[in-house]
This record gives sequence, C-alpha cells and structure tokens, in this order.
Amino acid sequence: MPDPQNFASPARLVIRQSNAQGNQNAVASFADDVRAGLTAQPKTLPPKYFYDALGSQLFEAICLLPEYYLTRAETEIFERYAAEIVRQLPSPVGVVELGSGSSIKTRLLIEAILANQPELHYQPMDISASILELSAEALLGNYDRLQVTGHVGDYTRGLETIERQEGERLLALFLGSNIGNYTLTEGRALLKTIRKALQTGDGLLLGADLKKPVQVLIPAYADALGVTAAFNLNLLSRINRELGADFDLAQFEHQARYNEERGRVEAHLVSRTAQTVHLRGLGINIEFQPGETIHTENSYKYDLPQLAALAEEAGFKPAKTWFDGERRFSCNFWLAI
Ligand code: AVJ
Repeated sequence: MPDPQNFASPARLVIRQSNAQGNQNAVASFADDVRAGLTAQPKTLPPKYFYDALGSQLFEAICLLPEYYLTRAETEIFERYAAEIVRQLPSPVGVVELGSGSSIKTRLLIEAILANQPELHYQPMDISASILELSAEALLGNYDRLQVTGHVGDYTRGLETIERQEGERLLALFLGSNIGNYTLTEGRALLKTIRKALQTGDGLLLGADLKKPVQVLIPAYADALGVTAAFNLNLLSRINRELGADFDLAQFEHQARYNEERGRVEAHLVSRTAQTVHLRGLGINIEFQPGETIHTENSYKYDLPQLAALAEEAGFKPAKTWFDGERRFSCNFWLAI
C-alpha cells in the first residue's frame, strides 16, 4: 500500500498539451519539417525531433557517458552552489523549466528551494510527453510539498501558459546548454520570448557550455560506445516509422564536426553510398550522393562576453555566474530588468 501522504495524488499533477490542436497537428509539422529539410541543399533535419520515447532515453544515456562532460559539470555546480543560486531571488519562488527532460539535476534546486519555503509550484516543459509524465510522477512521489504543472510541446507555446501564484517570483531554468541548439540569432529571439513571459524581478538560470579545445569537444559528441551515433540515427528510424520511409540505417554514419568559425559542434549523418530513400508517407524520393550529409544538430559553445551580450540584448542583467572546478561549463543567473 502506498503511503497516502506520499502517494502521487492527481491533485498535485496537471499535464497539458500546449499544442492546442493536439497530436494530428504535431504529425503534420513533423512531416512538413522533414520534407523541407530533406529537399533543401544542403540537407538538414531539426534536432527537436530526436526526442521520441527512445530518443529521450538515449539522451539520458548520453548524459552518463564519460566523454559527455556537460551534465556532470552542471550537476557539480548545483551540488556545490544550489543554496546560493536559489538565494538570488526572494522567497517564495515558482520554477519554470524549458526542456526539463528527466528533471534529475533540477532536484538539487528543488530541494534547495524547499529548504526556504513550505511549498513549490514547478512548471516543466518538454517536447517528449513520455519523459515529462515519468519525471513528474517520480518528483511527486519524492517531494510531498511539490505541485507540478507540465507542458508538452514547444517552448514558445508553453511559455504562454505559465502560471504565477500569489506573491511569488518566477525562476526560469534553461539548463544543460539546451540553448546551444539555436543559432545566436534564434537564441536571442528565444531569450526575448522568455523575458516577455517573466516580470521585472524574476530570474533566468541559463546553463551554457563553454568554448574549449576540439580534442575535448569531438569525443563528447562522438563517443566510443556509439550512444550518440544511435541517438542521431534514431531520427531516421523515427522517420521510417512515422512517415513510412525506408532509410537503411546501416548506410549512414554519424559524424561530429567542430565548426571553428561559428563556434559550434555539428552532428551529421553521412551517406555511405549513392542511394535513393523513399518517403511513402510524403510521396517523395530523396537521392544521396556518396559522402553527402544530413546536418541534424548544432551545439553552440559560448564565451563569457557572448553570454553577457545575450543577457543585455534580451532584457536581463547578468548577476552571477558559477563554474565547475575545471571551468568547462557555466551556470548564469540573469535578473529580468
Ligand atoms: C540537449 C541540446 C544540450 O547539444 O549537447 C548531446 C544534445 N546531442 N549529444 C547537446 C546532444 C548530442 C545536447 N543538448
């Protein structure tokens, strides 16, 4: 019998599909985005589609890899500084998180906040319904003073539905260098959208990976076990399943490249041969030259002046930055002004 005090009571959990038109619309935009990306020159696919149920779990596995230092570095920062981070805003605070995933690192911040106030309203948003539901249930089972309102879907839609309880400041979390998937221009626009959803006196905690030698970056995105390769190739498997395509995964190779000029790691799927792929659901065929790539992801790396400029352009005052012991990763607290 579950302890009634600790049982994940439905009253403390609400999960919304922020895509109001529901699932059919999501299928249509996946089809449109795949069509546009694969008929473009060079070929591209948006990284947000990595995160089906398997893709989200593969990403969790990536976070455990020895080469993928980002998650460990950010966790180290929270283990050391969580109390100081959450003290940047007066209590009571509510927490909003963009791209919450498993919410494992967030637990350290949740615990630090619950040490200062009796209850916490946590509003996670994620593109993956499965991981959002799993992590919300797990959190409610562990924290009986927590209330969770989850949003499944794109950040921009989720940000429109943010709730604020009486007298509370909001702390928005954008962790794990999730911002790195956006170009600097897109990132600036998203940060402005976040700022608009907040009020003056609220805060944003931005986890941003720092520029570093390519000898460290490439293994982080092309690990020896091949988990990142599986994560990247799973996008083709998702297209096969959801859009009736016939990608032969063995005919594509995962590749991570560092684009020095743009300051980003790029993930590609390289065609091993000349081949034609049939996308039955879209009624199109796509041809590949040997060595031709599909560019599936950018992971931008930042320096401190870049981050300061982004804060200012988006309407925030950078208040404090914390680093892991090896200064690989940064957590930046910005005050909405
Ligand atoms: C979740 C976007 C931060 O870019 O580092 C990890 C995703 N891709 N390995 C990143 C990812 C390949 C990750 N983000």
